[in-house]
Amino acid sequence: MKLFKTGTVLLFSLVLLIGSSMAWAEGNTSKNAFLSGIHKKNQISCADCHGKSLVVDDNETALNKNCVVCHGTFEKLASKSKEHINPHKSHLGEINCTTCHKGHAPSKAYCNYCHSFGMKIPAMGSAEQSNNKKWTQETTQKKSKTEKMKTENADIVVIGAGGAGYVASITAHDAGAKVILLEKMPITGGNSMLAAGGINAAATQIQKAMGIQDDPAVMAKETMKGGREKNDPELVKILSYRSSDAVDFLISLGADMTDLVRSGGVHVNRTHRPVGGAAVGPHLVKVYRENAAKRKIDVRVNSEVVKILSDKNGKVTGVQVKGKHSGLYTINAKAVIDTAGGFAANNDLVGFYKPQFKETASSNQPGATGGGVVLAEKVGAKTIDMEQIQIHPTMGGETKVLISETVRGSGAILVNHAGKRFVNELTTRDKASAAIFAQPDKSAFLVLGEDIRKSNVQIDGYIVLGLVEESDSIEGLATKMGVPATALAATIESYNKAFEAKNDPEFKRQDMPMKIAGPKYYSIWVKPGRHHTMGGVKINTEAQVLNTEGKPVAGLYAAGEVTGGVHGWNRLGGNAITDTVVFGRIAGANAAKFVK
Ligand code: MEZ
Repeated sequence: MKLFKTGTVLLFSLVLLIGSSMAWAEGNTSKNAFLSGIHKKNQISCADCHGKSLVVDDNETALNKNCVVCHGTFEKLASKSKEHINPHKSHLGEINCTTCHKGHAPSKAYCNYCHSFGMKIPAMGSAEQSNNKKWTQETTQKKSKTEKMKTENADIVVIGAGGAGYVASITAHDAGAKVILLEKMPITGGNSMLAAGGINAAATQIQKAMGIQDDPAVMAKETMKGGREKNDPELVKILSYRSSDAVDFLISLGADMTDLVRSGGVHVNRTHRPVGGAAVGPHLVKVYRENAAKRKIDVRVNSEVVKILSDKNGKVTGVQVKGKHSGLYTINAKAVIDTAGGFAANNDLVGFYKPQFKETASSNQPGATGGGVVLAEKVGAKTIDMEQIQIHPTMGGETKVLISETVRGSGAILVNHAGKRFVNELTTRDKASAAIFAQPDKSAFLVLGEDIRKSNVQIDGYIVLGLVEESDSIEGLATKMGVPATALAATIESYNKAFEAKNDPEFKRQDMPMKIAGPKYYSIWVKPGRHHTMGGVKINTEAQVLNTEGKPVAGLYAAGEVTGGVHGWNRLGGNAITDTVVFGRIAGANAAKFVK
């Protein structure tokens, strides 16, 4: 299978701007090959990039501003690209230029941490340097032993600027608290940025307008059933009964949640997403970034919390931060909210808890390494369900690209290498993954027709990424997939009959929104991969972190994937965003109350 058509995508726009003096520096690590050297040759001074003071803050504010002044906005750069994978127009949104382009070190396309585009970038250094897939915190500042550590003050520090972190920060800010939101990665968004599906919520205004009857009690029941009844029922109740408010909150921030789809293990269309089936994560993160900026919330990237500080009574008193440029410093805070995410990107930790999953691909962003769990444990937090690691059934072939459950929700079927269905496509993820693992080659294909493709804009994205085979006939598609054509034709015919009869006798699939019909037929080769860590720090319904005796750690709150208990042993698709919004809001509101 041809995975990526664009093995050598060039960043055309920047190359054009930098001009003929730009040397491709692959294999060349000399100082002159870095962007600083190239700029110098073009008579661009240090101050032109760094600003007069030459001081670089952890957000690299002046540098990024000056990059845009000279080279243009993302929009302008994107419009110059001739390549169909356009790095200046990605789901990461408008991130800092310095995320990829480095002045004094080899530049590196951030996309390469997750994708296998082999994307090249000006001044990228040696192939080895630029292909190193592991993300490591860069620091430029070394403090001498005698140098005094800088100290700042805030009401609340939030650790991790993914969905839960942004929601907690915005909520706490709106309740009157001075908030600092810290992110160890060079960009904000966390795993929420990658969320493809949507947010589950019951009895929302959107469902009502579409005539869909739903009930938070049923959402709670299905969440418990999906979690194998191992979830904390009190947390599930909060998740479900506050889910509709969570959607209203997102709409109040400016989010579009007008489309609905069904996720696995659920009896009704409950997964809310932007119009046309667009991925929910990039949209929400854009909305969060805009809302944080509007409120002037202090958001710092390249800022890793290395320690949560507490007094002799165990009350949390702040954090110690390692800034990329500022080095180690302390923020005194009356409360800390831990929203640092899960650990599905951490091979070693996954291998420790579930050795059989160690080498499976992960759909997570490279910062999902579990640091927030470790930080909280060190101030007494109890952890639960750490060995419960979710395998998502459909990642694109050998890639780290998640093929959203909404593709099945939109009507796609799963077939094996014999061209036959083998599972109810909308069962829970643990069961669907186990069914795929039981197939020869431990992989399968999603198969869909033209109407299904049109109903879910994300499929066009998978086409751009080269993950989709297409043909004008079922026979042609079968040949491309390498499965028997007669078997695939019989499978599609039998599924379409089940669709007409609204009855799937073989696999009992309840929701069959569209049949599989031409003019074009499509398939995506899929394999299961690590997606979510259900375990983490234990919290109560007030989002307070609990210690090993079941008592709150004073001043410490947590929300999102860093916590355990909400999803039991198997999370339902669409419930992660609900978790980040519902408990992010609770953590933000309660921390703000606490600091008053
Ligand atoms: O909640 C999720 O993880 C989700 C809906 C993912 C997806 O398949 O799109």
